[in-house]
Parts: sequence; C-alpha cells; structure tokens
Amino acid sequence: MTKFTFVSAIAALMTISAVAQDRLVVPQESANGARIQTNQRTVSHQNQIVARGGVSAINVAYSDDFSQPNDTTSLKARGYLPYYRGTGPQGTGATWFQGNPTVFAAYNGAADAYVAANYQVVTNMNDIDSWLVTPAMNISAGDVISFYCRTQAGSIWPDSVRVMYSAAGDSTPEGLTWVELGRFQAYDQAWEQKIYTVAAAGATARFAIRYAVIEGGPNGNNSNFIGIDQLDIYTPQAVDGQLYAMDNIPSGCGLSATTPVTVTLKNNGGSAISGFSVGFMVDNGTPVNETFTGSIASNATASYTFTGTADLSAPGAHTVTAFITLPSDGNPLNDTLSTSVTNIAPAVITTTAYTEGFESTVVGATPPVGWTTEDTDGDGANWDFSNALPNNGTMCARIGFAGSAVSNAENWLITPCLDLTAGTNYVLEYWYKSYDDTQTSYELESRFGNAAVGSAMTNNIAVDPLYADSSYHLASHTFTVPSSGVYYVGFNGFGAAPQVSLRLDDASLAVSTGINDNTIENKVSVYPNPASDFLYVTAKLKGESTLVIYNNLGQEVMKYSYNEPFKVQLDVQSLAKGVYTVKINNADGVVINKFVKQ
Ligand SMILES: [Ca+2]
Ligand SMILES: [Ca+2]
Ligand SMILES: [Ca+2]
Ligand SMILES: [Ca+2]
Repeated sequence: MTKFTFVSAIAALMTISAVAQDRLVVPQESANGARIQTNQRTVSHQNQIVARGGVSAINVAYSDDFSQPNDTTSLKARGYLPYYRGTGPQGTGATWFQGNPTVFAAYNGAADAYVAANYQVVTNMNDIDSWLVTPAMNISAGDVISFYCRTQAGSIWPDSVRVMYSAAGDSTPEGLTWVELGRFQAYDQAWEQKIYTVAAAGATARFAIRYAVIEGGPNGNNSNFIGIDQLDIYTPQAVDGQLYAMDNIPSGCGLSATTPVTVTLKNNGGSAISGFSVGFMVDNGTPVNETFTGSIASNATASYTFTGTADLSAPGAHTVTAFITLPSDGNPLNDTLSTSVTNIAPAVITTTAYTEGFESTVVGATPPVGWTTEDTDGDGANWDFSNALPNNGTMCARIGFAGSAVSNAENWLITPCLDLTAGTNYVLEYWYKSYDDTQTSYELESRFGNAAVGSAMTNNIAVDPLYADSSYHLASHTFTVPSSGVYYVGFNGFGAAPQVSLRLDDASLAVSTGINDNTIENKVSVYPNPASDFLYVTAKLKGESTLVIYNNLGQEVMKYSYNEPFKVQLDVQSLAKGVYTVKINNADGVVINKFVKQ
C-alpha cells in the first residue's frame, strides 16, 4: 500500500532467507545482514564464555546492555540520536538497527541484543558515516567509556569505528565541540572491549560511536557489518579487580570429581595488580582459595585455571561460583560470577521406549536437553530444529544449508548418555525424509560410541537408504553393545555435495521384546478416535499396503495404496458421522481398526 509497508515486507522476507535453508540457493544478501563472502578467512573458535556482564562499576553515569529493542524508534525513545551522514542517498539499511544473530550473537543477553550497522546504509560505493550519539550525562574528567565491538567472523572488509566526545553536549554531528577519543578497525574473531578516557568534564556531555568507512557500501571494499554491545560510562576506581568471565563447563554425563575451573580476571583500576586472592566454590560448599601470583596491567585481563578442581560427580544441577578478593578494591559489585552445570544421569533403556520427538526445541540451533550437535565438516550447515515438515507434533530435527554445502558433509546429532547392557537387543527407530525429491539430500547413518562426539561414533548400527521422494520413511535397526556401560547414539547426515535438507523425527530406543515387535498389529496405529477433521495412520510395514475405510454399511468410502512404511493424514471432514472401519492389507497380514467420525 505504502512504500514503507512494501519495504518492510521485503526486509522481513530477506531476513528469513538469511537463516539456514532447506535447499541450496544462490545466496541473497539480507537487508540487515552481513555481506556474502566467497573467500572467507578461517576463524578459530574460542571457548564459550558465560556470565558476561558489564563493568558493574560504582559511580556509573550510563549503562546499556542493548537488551531492549534497538530499532531507530526505540533508540530515540532511550535518548540516543542516530544520524546518517554518509555521502550519496541513504541505502536500504537503517543507520543503526537491532543485532542480527545470523551474523553473530550478542556479547551478552539474547542473541540479537546488540545494536548494529552495516554496508547497506549507503548505495553503490560511498563513504559511510553513521553516528550513534548517546543521551546527555554528567561526566567528570577521567571518566571512562567502555563498550564491546566486533564484525563478522572471517570478514575480509575492514569495518572501522570512531569514538567521539563532546563536553558541551553537542547533539548533532555538525556541533563544533566534538573531539575524537580514538578510532579502530573492528575485530572479526570475537567481541573486543574498547575503553577510552575523557579529559574534560561536562554536566550534559555526550558521546558518539561512528561507523565511519571511506569507500564503503555494496560496491565498496571497506564495509561489512559491525555490532556494539554492553556500553558503560563510569568513573574508574583506583583499585578495581573484576571476576570478568568464567569458561563454560558443559553439562553432560559422568562429570568428573576433578573438573577444571578457568576464569578471566580483569584490572579496571589505574595501576597493575598482583598477588591477590581468587577462589571458587561448588554449590556454596567449602571455598577453594588460591593466590594469583602474576601481574595484570591497568585495563588488561588474565586467564587463570585453578590448581584445585570442582567435584561435579553427583548427578544433578550444580552452581560453580568464582570470586576475586583484592585489598582496597573500590568496586565490590564485579567481584563474583557463577555458572550452572548439570551432571546428567544416563537414561536406562527398558522395553518402554526412550523417545524424542524434538517438541521441546525451538526453531534454531538448541537441541533438547542432553543432546548435542556437531558440524564436523565445519561449513556452518549443521543439525538445527525446524517447525516445518515434522513427522509428528510441531518440531523435528533438520540439517539445513547455510548458503553452501561442502563436498563431503558430516554432521552429528547425538543422544544424551544411555545406560546399555551387553547381550540385550536394542531396537532403534526413527523417521527421516528428504526436503524434496528434486535434489539429493544428506544421507543418514546411525552409530554408537562412548562419548558425545562424532569421532567416538566407531560402532555402526546402519546406513539408511536414500529415497528419491519427499515422504517420511521409518528406519528400524537392532543392535547390541559389546560391554555394559554408558553409550551415546549418533545420527550422521553425510554425503557428497548434498543439495537439500534432511529431516529426522520421532527417534526411539527400546529393549527388543522379541516376537511382539513383529506382529503386524504393533506396527500400525490409527488415531485420534473419535476423529472430526483428520485421521492419522502410521504403518511401519514393508512392501505394498492397501488402506480401505468402510462405513457402517460395509461400503468402501476411501481407498489408498502405499509403498514401504507410511504415515498419512486423511481428511475425513466430508464423512457422515458414525462408526468406520480402517482395514490395512499387507503381505504380513491384515490389521483392522475402528474409529468414530464426530
Ligand atoms: Ca547485549
Ligand atoms: Ca572489584
Ligand atoms: Ca516431532
Ligand atoms: Ca556441516
């Protein structure tokens, strides 16, 4: 209707296209995304750091973790003043906008909880100059502005940033009192803290962060995408040690009684610190106290792994709390951090199936509790979880595309730990499908091993057939383990240059009950009963089957043929109310079910 609505709709569509896809497509540049790069540099991945906060300083003039919306309207509502001062007309991008987790996740908070700017703010090749002016605040000489910045991993375009200060509180870029505190090129490997000290006091002073690039834009070589997060403006203390970060301790099975604890310490004070006390405790138990014997310069950090270790051997949830104790520390608000970790008890498998329908997942990359995924080939395409095309419920597991597919894919979806017994026959079942029948999907195999990593999956269960259709197919495999103990089952999506996504749903593992597994009645389910709109029929049958529905007069009202295991949704809305019979004929026998049409 209006230009604004049209552009918004296009932007929404393009945002969706930036996430993992079901088929290999020519990459589309999204309106608020990073540039597509064909010669991306290799990036080493750092350990996940948890519990990252701000400076948590006392005497804070201003602090923003960008957990609130960061579109233009919301930024202005918080007192920010965004200004476009690029050359040429403004491009398709806003000057500053909400962080985009498909480019990189926020420094802290939700994945999109940062403010971003990108190359699309100008057209063609033009100079970018996007100002984000802060609210006015009372600043003393010696106060500090601290924030985190980064660009896309492996970016080949040197995004650059300038940091400005106006003691007089200029509110537009044309103000005459702006001074530059510093400038830098954005780092592409991780969020980097930037700290600048101001020389002049101002009762209504303002700062500005400028995304400033010469010859940027879609046809320039110097701009891509930057994020800004955790902005703090404060009066530094003469002495201020900070428990800055704790390395993530992954939840898992069989966590050790001697788990290492590693923290990052930071010196926010003006002079070097050394020879102070650090400690940690598990579940508020007896603290482990040690002395940090090194020296940390002003505004520098240091990693420290405790000699003592954490006992996480008891199954259940644990909290590890670490702390720094520095004599005459002027800021006690940043001395402690905690992380939560769960020691998962192995699932005991019985004749009652252990099942996973992926219903607890949300769209994106977080697997069900205890499950893990591994992008072994490292192309960025990995198991994620989709609300499109589940076999049952609303969610399923999927391997999508991140814009390209490697020539030799290997992607693992691994169960939580399982307590399995030697000499027992286990039945592993799952449903899988290709996205469509026009291109080759990932192939699927199942294996088991003694650790939740692809390299430990050394025992074959089965390689599943690759079907040239888009229907769900049942995989049903029996296996035994060589000795009793804790194992993991892994599903590997592999293949040479797969072109469309693979889906997996309704995985189950049970102790085989022998003959009963093979009775045809146990292979067919018809539900719900009564049914009003749709009737679902699942049949784990080999070969050809016919399905016929009869009314209470014995008249045939529906008839279908299927090959191999099938699951169908039958529209019964047009049937008259009454009792119906569902008869399935297969080489293995005949199954008869009844249902009531409401
Ligand atoms: Ca944030
Ligand atoms: Ca402190
Ligand atoms: Ca499901
Ligand atoms: Ca991959």
